[in-house]
Amino acid sequence: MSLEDHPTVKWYQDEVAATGPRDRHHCLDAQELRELCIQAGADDAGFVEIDRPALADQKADLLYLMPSTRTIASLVFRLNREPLRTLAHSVTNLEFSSVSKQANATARTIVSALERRGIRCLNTTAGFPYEADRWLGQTWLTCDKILAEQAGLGRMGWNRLVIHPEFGDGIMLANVLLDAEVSSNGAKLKENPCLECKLCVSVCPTGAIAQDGHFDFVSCYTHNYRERLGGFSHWIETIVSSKNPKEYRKRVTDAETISMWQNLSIGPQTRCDRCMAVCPAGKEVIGEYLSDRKGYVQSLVKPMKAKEETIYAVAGSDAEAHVKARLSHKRLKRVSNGLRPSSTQGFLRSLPIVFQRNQSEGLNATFHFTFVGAEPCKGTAVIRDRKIEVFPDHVGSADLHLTADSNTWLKFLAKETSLPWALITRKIRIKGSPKLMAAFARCFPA
Ligand code: B12
Ligand code: SF4
Ligand code: SF4
Repeated sequence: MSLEDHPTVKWYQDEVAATGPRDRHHCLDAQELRELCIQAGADDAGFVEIDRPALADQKADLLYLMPSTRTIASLVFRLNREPLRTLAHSVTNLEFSSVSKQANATARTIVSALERRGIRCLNTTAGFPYEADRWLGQTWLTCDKILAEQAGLGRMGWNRLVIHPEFGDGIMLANVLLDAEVSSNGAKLKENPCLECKLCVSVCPTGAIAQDGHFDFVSCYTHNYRERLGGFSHWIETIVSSKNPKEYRKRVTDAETISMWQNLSIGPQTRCDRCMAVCPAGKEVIGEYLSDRKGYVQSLVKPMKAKEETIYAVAGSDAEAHVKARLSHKRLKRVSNGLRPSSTQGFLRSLPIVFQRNQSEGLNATFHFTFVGAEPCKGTAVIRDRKIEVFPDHVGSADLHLTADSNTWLKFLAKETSLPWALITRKIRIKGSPKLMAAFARCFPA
């Protein structure tokens, strides 16, 4: 049978003859599209065109997801407040997983509805799964907070979460990518709903949110993601490196094993969302705070701070120092964060993420790296005034120059080979003071 005689082809040709060729250049009415999103289950929705300069960093990933993307619909899903505030974290986890399921189902419903109208579109993932093969790089393909801000749905507060002017920061985000223009896109809100009350700073058990606005990703991640990602890898390695059940039980409590089981059977769980739970910003929440500020802190913030619980931190990290100095009633457990670079480029990229600024106190130096062998590359790390900058080549003059065989360096980072042995065999060579090398290592506890 020739293609022209195929029944579906004939049907299509008849359709085109009756209604004209299919138009792929859609322009959707913003109001109508927003109503569709809300009817499908979103609490709010806004739109942003892909060419917005603020999206330049993520444009390649958006086009990787769907090459014909022209607009992104950002969707907001409200979390119920008391389940977020309770000290019983199982309830909070249930709330997060319920809302993330709702977000994914809603985004999928929107895609189904628009696809039937001949519009190409794609729902991204609200939370996990992300692209695991990109690990240790950026596994997620959309920066949801930036998209929501640009769509005019809220602004990031001191706690780095998007605060919706009505619902506050107790929201989750999802997106639908559209091969269509929208009649009216959103714009970043002029006013930030954040009250700068710093309750998020005071409640954070890992010290990740600092008084000066600095955010330490790795402190939050190591504790919060104990059962996820690198925390999970560390647990697996603890199992395989334990000689017998007795040794395993010494290293992992029964409660922690049960928690891992919950995480594996129910879906990803977190250990903390307190910076979100205590935030009084947004019209739905602010009244409760303004009418009795002292009472608000007493009833909400104090119990969270007082709770006896385990806080996970890397030995020698800023989080460990924070817990020891301020939260001595909490149990501190030293763990590995599992952030182990698998390439020399990945090593350089990971430096700003794992940098512990308080451990760098007093260190002002430039470090040059030259990797040779399987993965040759150069890089510079400048540490100055508790800040780090990383460059992809040699920049400035080095206080310390490290030359290393790339495979040996990665094995050293993975604790599979010792530094003295690598120095003796000249697989790693250092030009500069060994003290500087030690000071550098202190900034990146793993
Ligand atoms: C990575 C991530 C984290 C990291 C970093 C958090 C952060 N502030 O960026 C960690 C593990 C710490 C984390 C924790 C939490 N998260 Co989170 N997280 C994300 C994710 C996947 C990307 C965020 C992002 O793009 N940040 C980039 C920008 C905005 O920050 P940046 O300073 O420019 O970039 C830095 C990081 O990206 C980091 N980085 C880069 N590569 C890598 C690789 C690794 C392995 C790590 C750890 C970091 C890292 O370094 C960059 C430079 O400093 C988003 C989902 C998504 N797809 O967008 C959810 C998201 C931001 N998280 C969310 C939530 C709810 C949480 C938690 C409350 C935990 C929970 N219950 O899920 C806490 C809150 C912590 C906080 N105060 O921010 C919500 C926030 C909703 C809102 N109201 O804004 C989001 C949007 C998920 C969702 N779909 O709803 N999260
Ligand atoms: S808790 Fe206060 S400072 Fe922190 S984000 Fe909310 S309003 Fe801003
Ligand atoms: S989620 Fe918890 S640990 Fe992470 S920044 Fe917020 S309060 Fe701190």
